[in-house]
Amino acid sequence: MAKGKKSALKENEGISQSEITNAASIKNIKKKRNAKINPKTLVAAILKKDITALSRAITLVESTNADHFPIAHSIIKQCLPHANNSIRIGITGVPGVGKSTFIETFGKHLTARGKRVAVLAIDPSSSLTKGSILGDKTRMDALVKDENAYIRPSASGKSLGGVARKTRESIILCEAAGFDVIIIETVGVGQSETTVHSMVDFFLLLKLAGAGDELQGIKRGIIEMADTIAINKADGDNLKQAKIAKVEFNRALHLYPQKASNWQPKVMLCSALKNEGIDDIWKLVLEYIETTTKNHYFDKKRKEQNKFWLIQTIEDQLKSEFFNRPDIKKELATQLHLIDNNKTTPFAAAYYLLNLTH
Ligand SMILES: Nc1nc2c(ncn2[C@@H]2O[C@H](COP(=O)(O)OP(=O)(O)OP(=O)(O)O)[C@@H](O)[C@H]2O)c(=O)[nH]1
Ligand SMILES: [Mg+2]
Repeated sequence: MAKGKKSALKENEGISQSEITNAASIKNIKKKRNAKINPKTLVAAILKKDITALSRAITLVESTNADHFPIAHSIIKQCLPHANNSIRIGITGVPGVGKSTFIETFGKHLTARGKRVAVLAIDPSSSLTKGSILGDKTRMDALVKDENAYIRPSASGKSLGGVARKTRESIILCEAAGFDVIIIETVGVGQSETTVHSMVDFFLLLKLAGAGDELQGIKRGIIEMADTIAINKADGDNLKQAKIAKVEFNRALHLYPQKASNWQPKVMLCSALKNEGIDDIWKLVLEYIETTTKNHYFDKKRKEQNKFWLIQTIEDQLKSEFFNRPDIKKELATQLHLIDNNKTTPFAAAYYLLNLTH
């Protein structure tokens, strides 16, 4: 503010400030708010489908403040017995394939059938492009306003592992809050699909026809993970090409070995924009759930995922404890410097650093 100009916000000396603007009272309010976090009350509210409580719990789970860890832990633990009762669907695809549009249409389709839908996102680039998912939130206009839907932007984190762990815990919270379908969205880059695949029951890959897409961007691993491939934007002039792509994908899929789920992945056509083929995809999800429940693969997969996450959590925890130690931080810098100067080997340096913790 220009010098000499009086701020309307600043009150005259001698006149007591209102309770809300008074610094001491702000501190007090903050303190009260923090003290008020009672896991039991919060969990009770979550179980009553209170979305504010759910959001608050997710924020605690996402928090990197060590003071919040025990509270977050306690909330998750209390929610666990109420979790597991949802269909978890992973959706992936390259930028622009229509994930947000698809989730909007698919989500509305489900809420119209009385389902409660939660959308979580794993965005490995979120720390770089902050707000991209928030932008998405406005793109999912109708779903955002739907009282049976809950859209949560992803935590922006440094490591994909960290963000993913939090997403997994958020799934538990959403299930405790009574959501029937949890959609985990990720953009098809890097390792994020593998991560999402390890926390969902059904994995849907969105693709585009034409533009050489069926030859270019196919990462073999992703196709192998997919329980269904949906060729989106199968509308207008694109329909013909989409139909050709469907035949090609179907042929390609038959070259893959039979899945442990005994489920033969399907290729579907859809238009998220025109709401075409969406119901068929939902029916397919239900068919998948029925088939894999009957052959016990559904439970087996969830157990395998839990075991995987147990190991993953330990690895994450050990790593972060190790790298956050002040002595390691200091010595690591020294060892890196020595490597720069060819004075040690990576193995000798690692051995030395690891030994510091014993
Ligand atoms: N014609 C047509 N256009 C679509 C369809 N689905 C999405 N689009 C358009 O494609 C563009 C990208 O859609 P988004 O839903 O934002 O795609 P996205 O995969 O979420 O993209 P990122 O968030 O950038 O990864 C938008 O302009 C949509 O309107 C569809 O079924 N048909
Ligand atoms: Mg999007």
